[in-house]
Amino acid sequence: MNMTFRWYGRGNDTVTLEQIKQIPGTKGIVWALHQKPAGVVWEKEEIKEEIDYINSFGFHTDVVESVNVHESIKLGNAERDQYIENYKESIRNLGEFGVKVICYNFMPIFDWTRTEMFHPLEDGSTALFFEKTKVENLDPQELVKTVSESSDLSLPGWEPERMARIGELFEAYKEVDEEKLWENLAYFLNEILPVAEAAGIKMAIHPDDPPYSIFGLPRIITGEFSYEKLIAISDSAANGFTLCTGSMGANPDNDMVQIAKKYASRSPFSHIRNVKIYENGNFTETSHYTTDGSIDIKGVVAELHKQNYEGYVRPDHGRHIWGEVCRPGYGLYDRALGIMYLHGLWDAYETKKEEV
Ligand code: DNO
Repeated sequence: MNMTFRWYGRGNDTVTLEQIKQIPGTKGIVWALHQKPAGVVWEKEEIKEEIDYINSFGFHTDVVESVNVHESIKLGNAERDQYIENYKESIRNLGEFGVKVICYNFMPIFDWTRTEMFHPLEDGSTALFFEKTKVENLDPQELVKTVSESSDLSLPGWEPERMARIGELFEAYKEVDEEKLWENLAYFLNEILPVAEAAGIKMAIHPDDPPYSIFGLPRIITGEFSYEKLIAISDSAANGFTLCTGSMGANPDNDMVQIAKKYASRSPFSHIRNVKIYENGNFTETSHYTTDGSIDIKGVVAELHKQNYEGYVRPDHGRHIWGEVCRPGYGLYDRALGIMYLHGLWDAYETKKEEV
């Protein structure tokens, strides 16, 4: 388990690398050029500058999250080939600077979706929250407004440029059902995977969050079945997954321990976090502690340990605790606690193994 921490870059995050340095056992920073709109080539000089800065703190920069996929590629329209060429160029450029994993997603229009950013929890903290009926009955424009008003820092995947075109995008997606979206994903993968292989990079697709259709838009990376379909598209070692316990696990039908058992070896990157799912399908994010949520985090870590998992791991969304003002889900304190919990579990399993 190669422990990492996601950081949004200078001037774009309330957390600093100096602070992350003090979280025990954190080897790398999961980074991105967050200012680049989807579809634009990541140039070598910009990559080098960011990498040099992060490396100067002694962190590795092996994992990028995310190089976002332009909507034209997901829609499969006439402009997609140009955007795919740009994507390939970014892969090659990142490979030149030693990047090993690129996390990306294939969710139409929205990236991860929540209805509340600062939902109060019983312990006095706040956390991200998803109210299913609200999403079922809400005009997506309304949600965009609520989300953008609740935080100064835009959520990844909710960039203002993309949100400004939302009406037009919904129109375009009328032509794209799940089958079509799979076809467009296959087209994209068949183009980029050979380039990733040559660059020494593993692509790691992130599951849809939540893992079901919202606002009538197709969503396809939702469970085991999706993984089997991805493998059928290409068995290349570069065709990897991001094992995200909180995203895929938000559907209680997805048993994350079983999924880790079957697919950890194809997942060069893991996001480990907990959510508490209610009977009506709503869910709230919680601490990483197994007891606090619905996901068997200790079972997932046991599975990774059994497989001597050497992939990159990061804690994921945390609660907002101790009065911290931060990006929704991306404060310092609760994610640091999450890391210590994951290290603790790992060490305990390690000791157990030595005793046998
Ligand atoms: C949410 C994240 C996602 C993830 C992308 C990957 O916090 O897990 O935004 O980075 O979906 O492309």
